[in-house]
Parts: sequence; structure tokens; C-alpha cells
Amino acid sequence: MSNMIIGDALPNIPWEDKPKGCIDVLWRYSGNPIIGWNPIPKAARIYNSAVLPYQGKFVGAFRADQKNGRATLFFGKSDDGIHWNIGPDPINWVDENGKPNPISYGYDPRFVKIEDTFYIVWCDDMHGASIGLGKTSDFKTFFRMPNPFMPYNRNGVLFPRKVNGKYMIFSRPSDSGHTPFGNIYISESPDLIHWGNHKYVMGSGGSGWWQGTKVGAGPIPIETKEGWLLFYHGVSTTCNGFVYSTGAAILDINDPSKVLYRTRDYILTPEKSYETTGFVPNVAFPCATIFDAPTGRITFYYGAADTYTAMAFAQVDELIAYIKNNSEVF
Ligand code: BMA
Repeated sequence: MSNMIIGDALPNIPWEDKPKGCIDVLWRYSGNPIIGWNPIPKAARIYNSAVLPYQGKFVGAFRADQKNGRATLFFGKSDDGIHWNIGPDPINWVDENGKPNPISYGYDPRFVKIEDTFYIVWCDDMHGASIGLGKTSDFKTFFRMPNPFMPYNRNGVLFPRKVNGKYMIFSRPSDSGHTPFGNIYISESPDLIHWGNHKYVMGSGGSGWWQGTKVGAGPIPIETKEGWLLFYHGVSTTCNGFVYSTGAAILDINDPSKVLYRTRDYILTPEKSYETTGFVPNVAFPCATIFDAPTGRITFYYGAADTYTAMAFAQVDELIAYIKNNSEVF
């Protein structure tokens, strides 16, 4: 048992115990990848996607590269969180009057339930990459909301509850291309429309090189007794391009702009063939977690090589102890 996570029970969380002899705090699912090439007729690759528990089963917002190469968002369902029934068509976004309001492209969704509404945040086209926001209550009608920020910005991640009475979002201001820089910022809103009080949270750099180029928030942060647990991606630049790894941080529960601890080393980096080989090699891009609070089990979903969806697991007490004992805040 664990009393570290402040949240719900999920007794049917997809789970696999850590293999004997494994020294990692985040260990991969032996059945990876869970989504492979050409998973549905209208998509070549589904990755960097987000899942949530729902009424004893699971729902997901999926980044899908269509067969013209353009990224968009699909909705999917699963009985077990591993085998997914996605599509068949992209999410049909509407405006507040129910009129079609399609997106031009969409990628890297995060999915969160706040009170009784489900929100999707993604990278949207607003005459340049910016953050898109939409909501649904029934997974049938998906409403687009105003873009929280102007271009260029990516990696929008909402908090699962208000903090000090305000909605909170992470973002990563960027440029119009494959941004060679990037730090995580936090902003707040009374209504999910007007955003302000922007603050710097954390940036690239440190003694290691794995996060030397840029960092971006990953899954929705998890509320724990030690603070907000944030998985994030860190990027290094090699002569063959970017390498995307995963790190983790603990942020102050009442002021999440304050970083208390942050992993000096990555906790997951591209090693397996489905991470090192694919449409974009050497990418492990975290977008979602689900957890079972009573046992402290965390199941982690990440995109691999911009081609596959993969899973990994962590035990929260072990992970938090690791972050605290192997921290470098800069
Ligand atoms: C980022 C995003 C991600 C992608 C990554 C690696 O800029 O586009 O969707 O996984 O690059 O290509």
C-alpha cells in the first residue's frame, strides 16, 4: 500500500511488476509497443497520445499522422488501457453553437478531467504552432475553446484541479520550426479563457546533456504528499538530430512554479528498437499517466520514435525517493 498519491483508486490499472534485476524506476511494458504502424485505415502512425480512466474502462485522445502525413487528433476507447479501439475518423470539433470548427492540424494531446468536464490540450495551428484547447462531457460532442496563448507555443499541460482557486497550465514558448530551445512556464486563469500571471518554472541545461537543448512538460501532473509530480521531456542535440528522453520533477503543491527536486539523469531514454527506429528515431515522448492511489502504481504512456505508442510503469514511493535522492535544481 501507499498513501503518497492524492487521488482515486484504479484497481484495473494496466500493470506489470518490475522485472527481477531491473534497476530503473520507470520500467517498460514487456508487450511494447501497444500501437504499431498503420493501426487504423486512416492513420499511418499513432503516438504521443493521452489516456484517462472512465467508468471502469479507458478513453484516449490520440495523435495520428494521417496517410497524407498531416497530424490530427482521434478519440479512442479501451477495456484494459492496452488494446485500443480508435477512430475511425478524426475528432469532429464544433464551436459553442455546435457548428463545425475543424482544426488545421493537431498533435501531442494531453487529456484531463477537471471537475465534471474532460479537456484536451494539443498543439494547434493558429497561423503557427500554438496551444489548442477543447472540451467534452460525453465523448460525442467536442467543443473547441479559445486558444490560451498566441503562437508560438507548444506542450500545453493543464493541472487536474484548480490551485489557489485558479486553473493552471504549463506551456513551452517556441518558434515556428523544430525549436532549438525551450523552457517550461506556468500560467493561471479564473475561467480557462483569460490566462496570465505567467511564471518561469524550469529550463534546459544542468550538469547533464540529456536535457541541454530544451524541456517540455509531459503528462498531467500528479498530486502527491510531496508536491506535484511532473514527468517531462528533455532534449539533447546530436549530429543526427534531437534525442528525446524523460525526466521527473517535484513542484511545490501551492506554488507549482517552485521546483523542489528534479532528476539529474534521465529516467527513460531511447534504447529499445521501437524507440530508436521509426519515422523519427530516438524519441521517447511522454504524454500521459494513469494511477491507482492506494497502491501507488503509475502507468506511463509515451510516444516512441514518432511511430508507436508504448507504456512503462513506476511505483510512486520508489520514484519520489529516487527524484529526491538524485536531484539537481538549476
Ligand atoms: C516535437 C513534437 C513531437 C515530436 C518530437 C520529435 O517537436 O513535434 O510531436 O514527437 O518533436 O519529433
